[in-house]
Amino acid sequence: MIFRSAKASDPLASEITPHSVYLNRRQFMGQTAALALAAAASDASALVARDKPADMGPQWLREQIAAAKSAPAGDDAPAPYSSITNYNNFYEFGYDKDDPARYAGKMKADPWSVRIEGECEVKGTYALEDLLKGIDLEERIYRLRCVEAWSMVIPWIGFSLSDLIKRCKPLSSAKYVEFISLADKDQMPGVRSAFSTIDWPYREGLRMDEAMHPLTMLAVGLYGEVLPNQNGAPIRLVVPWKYGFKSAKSIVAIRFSEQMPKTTWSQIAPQEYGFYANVNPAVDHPRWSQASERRLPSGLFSPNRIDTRLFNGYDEVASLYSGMDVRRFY
Ligand SMILES: Nc1nc2c(c(=O)[nH]1)N[C@H]1C(S)=C(S)[C@@H](COP(=O)(O)O)O[C@H]1N2
Ligand SMILES: [Mo]
Repeated sequence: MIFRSAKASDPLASEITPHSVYLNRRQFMGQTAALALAAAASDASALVARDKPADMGPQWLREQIAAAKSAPAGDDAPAPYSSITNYNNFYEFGYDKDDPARYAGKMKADPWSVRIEGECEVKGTYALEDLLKGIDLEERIYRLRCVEAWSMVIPWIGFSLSDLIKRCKPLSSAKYVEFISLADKDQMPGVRSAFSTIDWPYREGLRMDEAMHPLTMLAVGLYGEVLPNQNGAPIRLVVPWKYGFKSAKSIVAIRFSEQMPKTTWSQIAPQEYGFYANVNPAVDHPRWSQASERRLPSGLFSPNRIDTRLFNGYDEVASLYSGMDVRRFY
């Protein structure tokens, strides 16, 4: 079945499954999943309570997360837990929105270690527990805007990436930070797949000043619990003013470099996905408009379409790009 959106100006379902021309995937599945999800989310608070597992992750991490400072209630109401954990992009587990929820559960997120490498004084492989020692976690409610023109409000638990970067003592030659995700054929059907056109591992990167910005965070939790695997357990990046693909999941290495790192989507389709990927309603994707977005949960009869804001509404990052042509450096 093909759903046409309510307004003629709205993108067709086929247009909001973006990465699709490059990927061998069934069309319209994302949209179908979104509709099912919207129907299921009609009683959001009840679902949050019922679906949230209480015993994920190692004890030490659960305790550290339980001690996190809560975010003040903001204007944005978080999406239900069930939406955030059943409508995902995590191509290592498949191309459909429900593949990560279906297949990521078996991924072993504990024990976990992260390699710190490149242009920094403090290098090495660190157990997650050591990496997080002495770090105060806090809740942050951020909007996540996917390049596919949908968005969600997510209550993360984590800390500023800058806290970790300072501990690594980057050299003055470190101009960029690269993030590398786990790519394990044994645990990830998308990495195993012969049809995959992605050159694994998934890689992302930030300019040093973007990485040091107080909004940029590493998340280890969601809705007061340990991060579920489908959302990038045990540790993932969250850069709320950039399209979601910048926020690399299940990070196994952080590398400081002098050169701009090659990133997964800008390698696959450089004319469609840039290194910067700042949310910008005035710079359309070549195949669809970025002027508005579908705020999830949404449904056929309540599309919940809202205007997209520059930098996803996080105006405080504007100074990072003063003097830069954001149309050219998209
Ligand atoms: N390793 C990895 N990280 C990833 C992706 C991915 O496929 N693999 N997808 C990205 C995209 S396109 C988005 S929109 C967000 C989705 O995060 P969420 O599923 O937690 O909402 O993760 C990003 N991080
Ligand atoms: Mo995305």
